[in-house]
Amino acid sequence: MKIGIYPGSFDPITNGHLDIIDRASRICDKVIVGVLDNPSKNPMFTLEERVALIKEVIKPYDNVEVDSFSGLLIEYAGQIDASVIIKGLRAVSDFEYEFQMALMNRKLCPDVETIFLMTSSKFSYLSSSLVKEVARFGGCIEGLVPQPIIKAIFKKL
Ligand code: COD
Repeated sequence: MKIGIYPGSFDPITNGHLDIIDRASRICDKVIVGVLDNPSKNPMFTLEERVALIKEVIKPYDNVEVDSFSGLLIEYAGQIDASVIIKGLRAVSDFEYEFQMALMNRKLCPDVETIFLMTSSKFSYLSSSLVKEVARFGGCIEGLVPQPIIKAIFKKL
């Protein structure tokens, strides 16, 4: 069974993330969305809230699960038997850092391969931070994040 780990902060999950999950679910037998527990980033949503929101929006997928992790991604990948790390690429600016992380992860564990899925052009400008900023200033975030996330963001604000 090919298990893929899709790691991230997901603060909160956006339609760009969901698009990557959708495509990864067709490549891997099982996809685990791994939410990084990184309180130093001062997230809008707690780890538990981010996990709960993702659980809500991945309901349509039989082979997608959500979990959280802390520490090194590559160690977590080993714990869940993942052979593939899935990353999304939006722009050239993502590439340099992602490339560096992929090479470091390969150095730490050559058995785990990183695969990059290109963003859909309609989501290429989308990030969790921009969505939060637009919402904070009263802008419309319809179509950028799933409905339950819109509600959760405005509840927070
Ligand atoms: N379209 C396509 N892909 C997207 C979009 C979009 N609109 N938005 C985001 N993505 C992709 C990102 O490129 C990323 O691959 C993923 O979705 C998650 O994005 P974020 O922003 O929620 O999460 P990040 O980038 O903060 O996550 C960073 C990690 C948690 C993956 C990284 O910090 C990590 O692996 N940390 C664990 C510690 C570790 O192992 N460090 C050593 C690394 S070598």
